[in-house]
Amino acid sequence: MKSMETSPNGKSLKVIVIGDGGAGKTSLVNRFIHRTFSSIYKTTIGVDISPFNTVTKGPRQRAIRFVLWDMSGQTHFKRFRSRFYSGTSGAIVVYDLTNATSFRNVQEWIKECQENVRKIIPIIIVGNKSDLTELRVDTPRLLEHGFPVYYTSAKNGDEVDNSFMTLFEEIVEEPLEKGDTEPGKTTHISYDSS
Ligand SMILES: Nc1nc2c(ncn2[C@@H]2O[C@H](COP(=O)(O)OP(=O)(O)OP(=O)(O)O)[C@@H](O)[C@H]2O)c(=O)[nH]1
Ligand SMILES: [Mg+2]
Repeated sequence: MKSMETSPNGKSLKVIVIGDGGAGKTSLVNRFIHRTFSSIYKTTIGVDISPFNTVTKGPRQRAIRFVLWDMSGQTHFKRFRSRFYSGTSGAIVVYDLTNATSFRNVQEWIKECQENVRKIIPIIIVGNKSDLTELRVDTPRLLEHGFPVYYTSAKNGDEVDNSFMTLFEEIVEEPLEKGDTEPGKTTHISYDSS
């Protein structure tokens, strides 16, 4: 088995998944890592942390470990969230294509992220639930932010791998192989536990 001790500086690379409650952050992570989907909504209390191992393409395969931090989007967790941003290498800001408020809040999420991370990191914006075409609300493209926008469906998997892997590649600046990686166990941290 290939060693997976990690990435450029020997540490894991932290990627946060943020956005309004119900936008589909947990569903996207579950689709990306476990290839599963559930229509039952179980809000995240605190943060779920899932490792994801991958390797760079090319002759010299370098093992990289990303750790996805799936944060609760619920507003009552806002005051606890700031401490979870430190050491972040990249961010996925998720909104719900059927919910205009979640789209409007993308700006707030980017601001919260940038204020707390305090360095320039790659960010992507993900409009999720693209399968719900009938319910989709009209939202202008977010070009003014200058961040790439993807339209995903955690339900049918559309654009999920592509959006996540593109962000990961932007972080390490090398093409990556999704391949037969084995996900590690998800760890849960409650916001008010410390
Ligand atoms: N149709 C459809 N439903 C989705 C999709 N993604 C998520 N959902 C549903 O939306 C609801 C909320 O999804 P979650 O992934 O729990 O949302 P979250 O962003 O993690 O929410 P919090 O943990 O509360 O911040 C669940 O009922 C999911 O099944 C999608 O792509 N398509
Ligand atoms: Mg969640």
